[in-house]
Amino acid sequence: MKVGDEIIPCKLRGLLKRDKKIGGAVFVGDFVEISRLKDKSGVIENVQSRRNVLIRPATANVDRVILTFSVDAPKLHPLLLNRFLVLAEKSALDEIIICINKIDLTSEKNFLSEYESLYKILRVSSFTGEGLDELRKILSEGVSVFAGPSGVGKSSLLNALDKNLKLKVGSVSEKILRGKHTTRIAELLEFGGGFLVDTPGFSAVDLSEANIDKKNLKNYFKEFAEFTGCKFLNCSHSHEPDCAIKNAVERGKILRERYESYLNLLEEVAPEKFY
Ligand SMILES: Nc1nc2c(ncn2[C@@H]2O[C@H](COP(=O)(O)OP(=O)(O)O)[C@@H](O)[C@H]2O)c(=O)[nH]1
Ligand SMILES: [Mg+2]
Ligand SMILES: [Zn+2]
Repeated sequence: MKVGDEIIPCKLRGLLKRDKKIGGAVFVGDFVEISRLKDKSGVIENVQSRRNVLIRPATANVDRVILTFSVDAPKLHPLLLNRFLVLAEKSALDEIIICINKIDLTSEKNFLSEYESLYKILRVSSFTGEGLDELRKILSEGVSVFAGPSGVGKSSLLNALDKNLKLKVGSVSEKILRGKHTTRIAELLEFGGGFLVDTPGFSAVDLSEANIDKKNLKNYFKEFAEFTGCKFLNCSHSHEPDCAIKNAVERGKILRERYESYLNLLEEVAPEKFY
């Protein structure tokens, strides 16, 4: 807990641990009210209502998420990209940015250009410094969370942005870390006038963990919204006839890769196949 320049170790008031509204925990990014004990430590008495919540890493009141992937090692897979995009859309964040790192590994200057009409794409390299100035500008205020699979270079990027951060880099050390500590704690790192949050290593997130169900999945593919007029009101855009989304895919108005990810994720959230 930080008050002014002071960092105060805090415990959570027992009552709050059972508080459904906050899910029984304080998240990175929460605004809280504390009382001080004689030993100078604090007790969190109240957690202010959250503007938004991201589940991995568990953070609240996030201004933007920088979904980070790499060109290669690990290679960018559309389904993984779209899974992260769905999770970010579900959290109703103001700003979702796709950041492609390790651009030094390709000569393709417009890597992922097919997503440009949907999201802001940054192409960077923590090795060569390419694209870092633009990223730095974006991060200069508010709380920015670096999310994405492990090994794509999130910690390396943060270190390249600010050499004082000295975050642990490399899949090997991260694996050791994961084996030894079960905690996956994220922390706010001061950067310019804002804060950055790195994501400790984890692999892909299951959509069921995020309470995404069959009915609302389509809402997280934002380009679907403009295509209306499906024959069935509650069309799942999968097997139904006269589907506006399928038509749009056929006409090249929706990226086929996005639609295929949608179908894959639909299968994941509704495996019973009653549709
Ligand atoms: N070629 C290349 N490799 C990078 C770049 N950034 C990070 N790496 C490497 O990618 C690996 C994973 O980096 P790390 O920062 O630990 O990834 P994280 O798990 O997302 O935090 C390390 O071996 C880094 O040296 C980059 O811009 N280009
Ligand atoms: Mg890392
Ligand atoms: Zn439809």
